[in-house]
Amino acid sequence: MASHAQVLIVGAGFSGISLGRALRESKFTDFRILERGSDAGGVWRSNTYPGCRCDVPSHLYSFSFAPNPDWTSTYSPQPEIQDYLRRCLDRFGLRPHLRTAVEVEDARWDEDAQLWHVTTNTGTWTAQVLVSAVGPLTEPKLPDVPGIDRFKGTIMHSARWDHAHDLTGERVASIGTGASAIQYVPEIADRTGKLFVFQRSAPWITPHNKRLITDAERARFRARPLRQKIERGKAYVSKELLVLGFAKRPRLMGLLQTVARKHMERQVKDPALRRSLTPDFTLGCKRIVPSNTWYPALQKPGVEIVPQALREIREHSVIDAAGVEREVDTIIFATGFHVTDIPIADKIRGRDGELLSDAWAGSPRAYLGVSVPRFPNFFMFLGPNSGLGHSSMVYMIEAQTAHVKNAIRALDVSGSATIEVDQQAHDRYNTELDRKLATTVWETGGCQTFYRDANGRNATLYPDWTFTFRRNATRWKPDAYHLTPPAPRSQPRQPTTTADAS
Ligand code: N01
Repeated sequence: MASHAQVLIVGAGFSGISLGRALRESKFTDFRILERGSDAGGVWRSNTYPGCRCDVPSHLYSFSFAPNPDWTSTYSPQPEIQDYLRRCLDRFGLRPHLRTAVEVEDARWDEDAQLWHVTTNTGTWTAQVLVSAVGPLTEPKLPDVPGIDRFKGTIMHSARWDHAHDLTGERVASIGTGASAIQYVPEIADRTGKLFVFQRSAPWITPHNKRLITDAERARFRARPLRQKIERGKAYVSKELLVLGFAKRPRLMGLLQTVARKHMERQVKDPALRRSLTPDFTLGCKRIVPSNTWYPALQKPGVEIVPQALREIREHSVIDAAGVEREVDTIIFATGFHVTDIPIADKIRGRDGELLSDAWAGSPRAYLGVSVPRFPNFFMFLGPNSGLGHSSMVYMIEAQTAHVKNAIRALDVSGSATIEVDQQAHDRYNTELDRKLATTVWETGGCQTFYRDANGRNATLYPDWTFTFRRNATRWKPDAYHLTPPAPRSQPRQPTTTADAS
């Protein structure tokens, strides 16, 4: 017999916790959070690579309703963020709602019963509302290069770091130069015997203003919470100003590009090395990564930048795009995630059994990154075009939380069986997104990124001020959704299910 919850949330990262807290706050308690991992934390539980920390300021990268005066650094290290999320889980009374080590395998909308049927590795569930809070940076992506299965040494992905594996003295190939590699390469460069850093395209690196927060500052934040609010506000505004360059006037990116270029000139004296580290696209087209240790790490003895893509893997070696073979003991893939081809879309079936990934046909779209026509009573967090490359995703999550809470409330208060986004509202929203995307630096900057979907559309980023997004997401527009009463035949609440008493 299936267990039942009125709302089933998949994922216990920032999004799942945010929605859980919002539901409890509105005295709604019939929900469960299914988490495939052993604990809450989401990406901050699974990414434990050396040097992992958030490159968005700590005071901004946290819930507005749960400021943490105890951050030890202006940019928080991963263990502190995970710890923060665990504390939020407890503080908001969500632990009893959490089911860990439960992985969703399949979810299908049952038109007759007007319920979601959810199959997991530990049993089945029914739910009136299903919420995917799995996020876009969940499933590690390996490059499609031949020979990956033949390699006899150790392979790991940055998001699945094997801490039991000692890199000391080893010959290591590190593949990729995105935000993850830029954080861990400097941390391992002194340990490895030889470190080959494969760089398919050079990233823009800006100076990092990270510093420790002193005990006295922390005491002041505790004593005067307003001080921390002000810090948060300052961080928000400074990040938001980047939208001017990203989305409004891409030429403005030239100013920051000059800062990045000077940073490289200060840190890299060899002109030939500088040439190979200089990006060939406009800054901002890919995520801008701050680091004071990346360039110095690349110049350490034993570290070699390979300005090539990885082309092939053999039993004991890697081959670059120029055909040069290098023997290695370990390969570390910092090659990112399945973002626009997010695997959960292959598990969710809406009306007429249609898979979400089929409905998207390679180009994910949603209303406010949250809801999709023909997927009634289904919502997601950080879905299409609600991502950011410059500021706090927690800000977007809070806006989407308000939206999903309003939708659940509308369903509940009206006694309706289903809520579904209006096709026209969805289409209008996406037409407007496309119009705004067309002139962004992500389109004009001359780069290839994981932001693009299989059809080449940027399906990842939000192309406007984040406060605009928040305004749209938090103001409930009833016309954007259809509510339908229970079908006469149906017994929507819990026809063949039991409440989950565990
Ligand atoms: O991954 P990426 P990431 N041969 O997708 C390269 C978040 N994040 O894990 O640039 C050689 O950015 C690929 O090359 P190219 C953040 O949202 C946040 O670093 O495509 N290289 C690229 O360099 C970020 O955007 C924080 O030419 C190959 C790299 O792999 C997202 O996670 C910290 C290759 C992939 O970079 C992902 O970042 C860390 C090949 N065959 C991450 N195939 C914060 O601090 C691919 N590449 C908040």
